[in-house]
Amino acid sequence: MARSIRIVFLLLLQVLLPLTQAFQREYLIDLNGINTIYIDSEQKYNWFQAERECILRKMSLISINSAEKNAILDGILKKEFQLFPYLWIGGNDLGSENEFVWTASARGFNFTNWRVGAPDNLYNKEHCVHITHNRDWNDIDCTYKLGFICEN
Ligand SMILES: [Ca+2]
Repeated sequence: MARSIRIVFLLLLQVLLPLTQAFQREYLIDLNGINTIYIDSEQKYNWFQAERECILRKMSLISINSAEKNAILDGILKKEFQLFPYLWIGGNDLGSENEFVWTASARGFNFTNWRVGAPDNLYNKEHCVHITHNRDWNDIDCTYKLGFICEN
């Protein structure tokens, strides 16, 4: 009996370990031959912590400032994830309500990929931008715990 329990346990471990790895992975990926991106999909960083994680890697939360760059990133996310995690990007309007900028450059948006109805600054508390499960953008409370994408 004890032996069969051990076998079941080992079998479960073989199934569950790859699953947890699939949901908690970190990626360092060449974006376009110029920029490297780093993705941590674990849902445990607020926007400020995410930016600090990027700075520790001599990076910053990603600026998605062109349709071309968005398309490349979109291709990577489709390839790497079956279920798209919420991921912080560098967009924020912490400085001035509804004037969104990229944190790396402090420049305003000249390309956007907002989901329908965003940005809506729900409850007047949404000043940081993340990629949604549909891979478009939403403004959300900066203190929520999400994954993130850095770039250098
Ligand atoms: Ca929102």
